Amino acid sequence: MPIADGFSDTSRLTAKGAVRPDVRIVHLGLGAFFRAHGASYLADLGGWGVLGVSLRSPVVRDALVPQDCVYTAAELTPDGIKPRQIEVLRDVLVAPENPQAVIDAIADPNVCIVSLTVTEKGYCHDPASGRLNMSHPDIVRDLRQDHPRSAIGYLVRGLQARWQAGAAPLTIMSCDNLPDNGALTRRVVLRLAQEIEPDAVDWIKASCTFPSAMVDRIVPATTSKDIKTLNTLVGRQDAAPVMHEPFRQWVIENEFAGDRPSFENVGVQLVDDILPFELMKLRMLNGAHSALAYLGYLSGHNTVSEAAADPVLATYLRHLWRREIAPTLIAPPDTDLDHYAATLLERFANPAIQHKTYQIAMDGSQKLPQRLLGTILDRLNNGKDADALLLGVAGWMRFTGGIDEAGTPFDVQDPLAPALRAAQSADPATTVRTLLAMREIFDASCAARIEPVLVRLYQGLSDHGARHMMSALTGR
Ligand code: CS2
Repeated sequence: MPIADGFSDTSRLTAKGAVRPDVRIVHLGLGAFFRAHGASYLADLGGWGVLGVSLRSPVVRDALVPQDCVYTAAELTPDGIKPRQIEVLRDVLVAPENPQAVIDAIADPNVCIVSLTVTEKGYCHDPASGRLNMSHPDIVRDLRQDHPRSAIGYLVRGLQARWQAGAAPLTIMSCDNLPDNGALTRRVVLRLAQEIEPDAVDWIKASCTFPSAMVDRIVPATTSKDIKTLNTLVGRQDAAPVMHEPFRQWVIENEFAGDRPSFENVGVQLVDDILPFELMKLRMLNGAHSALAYLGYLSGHNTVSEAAADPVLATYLRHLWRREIAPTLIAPPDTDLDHYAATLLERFANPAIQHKTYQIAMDGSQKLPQRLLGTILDRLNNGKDADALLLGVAGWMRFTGGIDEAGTPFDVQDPLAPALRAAQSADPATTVRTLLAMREIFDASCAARIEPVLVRLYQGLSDHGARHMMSALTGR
């Protein structure tokens, strides 16, 4: 395969290295989530080709390109597997192999949307404040070199090239689980652009839009065992299938700079006010997911469905949703929060999905603020307790110790892992206090208010375990 120029198949290139004319969307971060979510809507629609960009590793490209970028998306239902072929990807670039090709693709006049699923840590921001972290190693590097490493660096260099070429406006659409993800993306892009190409800042502000989006579909990591099972089922070799639940939802703020797919024809909701959707999803689904991941993992549950089948954990979840999270929300139009919670429990309990608690527990430092801490603050500001939510935070604190309740050690995967390790102490109150002092995660006023309850809950988790603490809280 000729890969020296970063394009695995040069016939896919048109003159001067421009992307194929049917590529209208560039997607950064080609993990399983986009391939199972956004790509499934675009496949329903047809006609909108996507150029995928892997920002780090060639693994996805190496699997997809030899099979013409066509792959199976397998819907996992309690009654069986429903496979479907997805044919929206036109090519895959591996950014470090040819950074210029990625910049050129973003600047290409045919391209009207750049979307991203680069996970929370991919925005190189400070999770507590939402601002670009100027001392992030990738940002420090992107400021020194023309060829970037971070997704934000690629966006800025791509926008710079687009501006220099006098090309049309661009829609930049974050599809990650972050609150107000459009505004966040805009903020970090403008901040970096201010350093790299200040003259382009006004053009970006005036011509590019950054709609926020709420994305939802449970997509567990595909294992090699899954690949074998699936290949046997469909009767052909597919090196890059994805697996997902039946449910999907995509709500996008209706702020497009130029052309866009007729999303509304395939069930995507285009709305003026996205906040209620985002908060509902981040707090109810992702907040509960994270709490369940920490408390479940510590108490020996490997998957979400196994944890949700444990009556103690299921009761805790219902309590969390009804008593603590739902009262902080404004229900989006045509949505009943009790019904939403009941559906979530069914989705979590889907036995066909092996969604690892460990997978969700990763990168907790980047997830906690929008999933649990904002809800906790809202409750405290309204004079309400938040013990079930705080038990989730205490679970995360215990998890950062890297030993489960059976005494088995595990690896804590988090961009702040060294600091989390350094916070561990034999004295529980010291551990809690040191973790709370991490300003990237907790702001000072929030930390001071939650410390006493957290010390009690953390101590309780150490002495009695997660199941006991959940039972004590809910009376079950
Ligand atoms: C999960 C999410 O891994 C995680 O942190 O909470 O990926 C979750 O499955 C999706 O947001 C569901 O839409």
